[in-house]
Amino acid sequence: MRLTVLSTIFLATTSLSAGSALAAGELNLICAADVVICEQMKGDFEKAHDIKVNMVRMSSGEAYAKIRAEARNPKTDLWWAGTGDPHLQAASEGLTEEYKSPMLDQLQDWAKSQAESSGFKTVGVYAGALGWGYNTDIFKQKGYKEPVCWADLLAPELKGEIQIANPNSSGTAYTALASLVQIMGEDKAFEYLKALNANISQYTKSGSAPVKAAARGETGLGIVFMHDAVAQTAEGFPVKSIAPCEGTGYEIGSMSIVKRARNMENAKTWYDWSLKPEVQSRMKDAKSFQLPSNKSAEIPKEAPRFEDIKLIDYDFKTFGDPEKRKALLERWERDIGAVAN
Ligand code: S7P
Repeated sequence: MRLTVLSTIFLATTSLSAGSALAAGELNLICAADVVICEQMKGDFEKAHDIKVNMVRMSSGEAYAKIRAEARNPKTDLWWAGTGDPHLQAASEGLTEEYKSPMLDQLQDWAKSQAESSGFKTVGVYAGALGWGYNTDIFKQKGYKEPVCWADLLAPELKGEIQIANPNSSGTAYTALASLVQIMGEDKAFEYLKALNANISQYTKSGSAPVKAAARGETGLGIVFMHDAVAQTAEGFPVKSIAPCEGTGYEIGSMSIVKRARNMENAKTWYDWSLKPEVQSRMKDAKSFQLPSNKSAEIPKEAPRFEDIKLIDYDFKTFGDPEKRKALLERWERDIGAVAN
């Protein structure tokens, strides 16, 4: 009888430890990239570790707002992906934890400098340039000229044909705003955005939504990261991606551990794991075509290459500053948001 009770306990224990109930804890993750890569990363990590991931997908600006709101009582452990500016803003506000991953030496200089400039409170996981994708069928049918420069997006024929995200929620749209300010100067950039507003049908919440809408014929063109446009082409939609002729900005998609994270060790386990070449090389399987930060990771053949794009020397320090972000977003709200269709 005693033996039966003991063997029942043993069996129950071993079968439980094989499942998630006795996983070596949990990880509360905000994923600020496309939902498909978020799901893939969660699944791969859970397969490789005995850690259950509670994941929520958010746009970059929303993720930053959540981390700020939880500052006194963090519920999130790790913030993976999304544009680098809000990660830098969180770092300078002391919301994220300093961590020097043993993987740092394997990373591209741009990823390391993201870490160094934040006092190792964030790190680069991928990079990608801003541009747009347009629906070639719609442009052909309507006889529109291919827009290759920022200036071309102001053509009156494109009235109601363009979508871009709202920079309050979207890291992509904040990158667009900051890039235009760097290319044109702040006053000229807002004049440009006011003129562009005449052609905008919708300011979406998520950064990649505009090109998904263009792919499905719901709009003619979406201002997005070029890799998000390429992803639609790879899905078989008639989308062509463009790198603007005047020059453009780019993102260093980043990752940060939340200060006083409840599952600190698990957050570090994800951090180191997600910087591995084999993990980054698999991102393309989710049609995530950014440039990976690990030097040994495979660069997807679809990834728009920086050497083919006229890139500005994006000032991450200035535009990753919380005061600068606040000022630009307030002006955007006043000048554009308040008058948007
Ligand atoms: O889809 C991939 C990607 O473009 O999404 C991230 C982006 O910040 C999330 O979208 P939001 O603009 O809505 O914040 C980028 O980091 C990433 O390359």
